[in-house]
Order: sequence, then C-alpha cells, then structure tokens
Amino acid sequence: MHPTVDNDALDHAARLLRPAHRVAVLTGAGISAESGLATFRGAGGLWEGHRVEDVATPAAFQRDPALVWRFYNLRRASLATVKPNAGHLALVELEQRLGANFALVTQNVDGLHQAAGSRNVLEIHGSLRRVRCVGCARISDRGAKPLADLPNCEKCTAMLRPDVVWFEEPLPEDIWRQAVEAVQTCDCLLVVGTSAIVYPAAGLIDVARLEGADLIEVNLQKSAASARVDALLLGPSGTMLPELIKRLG
Ligand code: BV8
Ligand code: ZN
Repeated sequence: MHPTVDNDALDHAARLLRPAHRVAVLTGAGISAESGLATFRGAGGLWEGHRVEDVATPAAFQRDPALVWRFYNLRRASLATVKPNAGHLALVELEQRLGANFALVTQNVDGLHQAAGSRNVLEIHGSLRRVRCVGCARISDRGAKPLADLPNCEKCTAMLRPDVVWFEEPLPEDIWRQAVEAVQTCDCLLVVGTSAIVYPAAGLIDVARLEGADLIEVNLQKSAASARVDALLLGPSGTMLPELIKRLG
C-alpha cells in the first residue's frame, strides 16, 4: 500500500460514496499520468512546448495547420504506447457496481477510459482517435494509426482536423447536455486529476455542489477545486481510487 495513504481521508470519502445511488466522475489529464501521458500543466507539460494559442485554437489551425497537426500527431503517436492504469480500472469497477446510475465525464482525449472498459463515457473535449473533415464534416475513428502530416478527407479531399474541442470553440452540445444532467442528478461527484481551470468543464463541480451532491477530489496536490470539496484524497489516482473502491465493501 502507498506509504502516505491517508486512511482517515479515505474512510471519510468511502462514507460519502458508499450510500450514493447515482455517481458522476469528472476526470482530467492527471488520471492518465501514471499511464505515461504528460499532463497539460505539469512539469514538462504539453503546453510548455507550445503556447496554447499556437496549437489548440481554430485561428492556429487557419494560420499553420502543419504545426497543429505535428502537435496532434505527436500526441496520437504516444497513444499507441500507453495502457490504462489502476485508476482507470477502479472507475470501471465503480461503474459495474452502479450500472446505469454512473456517468464518467472526461476532459481527456486519450480514450483510455474506454480502453479500460468504462462504458458510459462522455468525452466533452472530443478524442484524439477521431478526425473530422473541415469540408463535409464527416467524422471517422482512426484509432492510434499514424496519419499524414496534413491528412485529407477520402470523400471530398478537404483537410481533416482532430475531432477535439479547441479553445474558443463550443463543446459538443448533446454530450455537454448529458454531462450537465449527470452532475445535476448525482448524489456524489468524484473529481479526479484535474487542475479545474478550464471552463465550462470546471463549472460542472459547482453544478453538482449547488444540487447538494457530496464532492470527493483525488489529486496529487490541491487544485482550483479543492476549497469546494467535502473530501480531498491527496495522492496518485492509480493508488487512491483502488483504495477508495476497496473500502466500499
Ligand atoms: C468555450 C482538447 C465558448 C484539446 C481542451 C470562463 C472563465 C475563464 C476562461 C474561460 C471561461 N469560459 C471560457 C473560457 C475560455 C477557455 C478556458 O477555460 N481557458 C482557460 C485556459 C482559462 N475555455 C474555452 O475556450 C472552451 N470553449 O468556452 O467556448 C466560447 C466560444 C467562443 C469564444 C469564447 C468562448 C473550450 C475549452 C476546451 C479546450 N480543449 N482539450 C486538446 O486536448 O488538445 S482543454 C484541455 O486542457 C484538457 O481537455 C483539459 O480540459 C485542460 C487541461 O486540464 P487538466 O486535464 O486538468 O490537466 P492539467 O495538466 O491542467 O492538470 C492535471 C492535474 O492532475 C493537476 O491538478 C495535477 O496535480 C494532477 N495530477 C497529475 N498527476 C496525477 C494527478 N492527479 C492524480 N494522480 C496523478 N498521478
Ligand atoms: Zn470531407
């Protein structure tokens, strides 16, 4: 067991989670860190190499699609080398316990929750595995297969873009509506591995709190959400989540 696991905090969190009928989870890049994927703001984080404005906005793609595709092809290539970790798997077990009364809202575009076996996954920021045509809007799943430096649509030859949500772009309406509904109707919201800085995703935490749900956060360190949660589990999600699920009995 992880030397620094705080048993009291885990017991407290388990007391909040155990009686919950409906559970929602919000995850960020931190849950995939132990799979070997860099986080955004962590040391050596993705954005450090590139200014956000340069690689993840519609304007950047207009200006220099080759740069944007180099950034995304790099991240797609890393997908081929990573596997879900114990944190992802613990959430699969939690979903198996709750069935339809469980929803997993993720900011991650790596597809590792689905690869772990999670079913009700709401990808509010899209997926690195899919591409979308800027001409005919056709969306296709390319998995982790390498793409050309400037890939084109097989149907209409227009340029393809990653099927992710860039900054200053609205989130996919239907998926966002389902995410808001899931946190509005949950008894307990788990917030895992997110700095809780990017909106509207981080706003889901307040939606759940205002509806009276219990909030449990798992993070290596305090985040912008920590002051608003009922239980804070400080440690790696690959350790804390299995420990929490184990305590549900
Ligand atoms: C929009 C996909 C309407 C692409 C992403 C309100 C206030 C302020 C700003 C705004 C606001 N509303 C809108 C904005 C602007 C903007 C925004 O939020 N800016 C931020 C920077 C302030 N939001 C938008 O633009 C959104 N769209 O608002 O549309 C609109 C339309 C027109 C004009 C204006 C507005 C779109 C946002 C989505 C952008 N796309 N991703 C891609 O991936 O390339 S966001 C991307 O960054 C991720 O998806 C994620 O959401 C975010 C990164 O955050 P995290 O995942 O939390 O990762 P981070 O590295 O920050 O933190 C990791 C955490 O894990 C840390 O806390 C660390 O301690 C912890 N950790 C590390 N290891 C572990 C761990 N925890 C546990 N275990 C470990 N082992
Ligand atoms: Zn097309």
